[in-house]
Amino acid sequence: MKQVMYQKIEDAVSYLQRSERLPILKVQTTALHTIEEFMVSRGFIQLMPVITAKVTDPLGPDPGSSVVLVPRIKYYDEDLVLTQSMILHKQLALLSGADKIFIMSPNIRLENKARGKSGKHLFEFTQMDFEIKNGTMENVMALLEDLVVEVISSTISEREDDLKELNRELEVPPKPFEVYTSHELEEKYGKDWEYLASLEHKYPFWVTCFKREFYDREDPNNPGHYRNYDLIYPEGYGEAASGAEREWQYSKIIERITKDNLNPEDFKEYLEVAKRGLLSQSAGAGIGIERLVRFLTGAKHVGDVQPFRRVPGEEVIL
Ligand code: ASN
Repeated sequence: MKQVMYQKIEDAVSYLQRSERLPILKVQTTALHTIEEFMVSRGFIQLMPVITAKVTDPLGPDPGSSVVLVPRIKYYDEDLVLTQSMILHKQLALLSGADKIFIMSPNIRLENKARGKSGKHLFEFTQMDFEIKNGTMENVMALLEDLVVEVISSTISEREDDLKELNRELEVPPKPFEVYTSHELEEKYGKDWEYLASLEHKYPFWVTCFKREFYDREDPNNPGHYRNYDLIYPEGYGEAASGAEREWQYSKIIERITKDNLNPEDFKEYLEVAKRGLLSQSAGAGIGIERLVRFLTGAKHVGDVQPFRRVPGEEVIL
């Protein structure tokens, strides 16, 4: 038993000491620095993340989610959940008077073990999550295109040696990125469209219109269609970012929560704010940092960019 433990520590230490560790961390440093500078230059106000709350993103029904358990803690008499995403708090935070906000937000998503093999799932990761009051999907998509181009450009110029060491060639993608609907891609590639379409593309592209969580706005001019979007990396790396225009009217939110078979009681405090008419029309998105770093460095698995791996189905050692 002691021997097994000893071996595990040895493995975790040599994993930390891998030759690609430092070049990956250097690329990540450039990416994080570029993102913060970019968001601040575009007038965004930075918030600190919320990690405990009464309510969090239900993450469903979303075909992209496979969480087996919502992470809960008891603190004295309070039942709290750990953040799966800050979407509901992003909407609430617009009450501060800031019109554009962003957060480096750690998320816990206890995904099914099988997801460990997807190459892109972690049970603990960070997304750069942002929201724009009175924003539209067009605003958000244009912003994210500029951001991705900026991050790729700064990585190429600041981290040439590290990219060489990692054997990774990056190219700045031309704007605007291509846009597809999820329906047309599913028709062309079948259920596994994300991976297959990603493999066939040389540059990042957009996919719009997904039936998913209640907070993503249904198109008022085209019911049954949604004002949401995912950004997909090329070369098989898959989903980069995901976002939407939001539902903000109480009656519509209740209608969507009920349709999703969620319990309105679980969202009581959030709904009280919505009922008072205090939520604003907004749009936003979140871009996963580890997935971005995986793409920039060409890592095989998103877990490989984490010095302390948090991959579904893998034991946590350090
Ligand atoms: N960040 C996403 C959004 O803004 C939500 C999520 O991560 N589930 O829509």
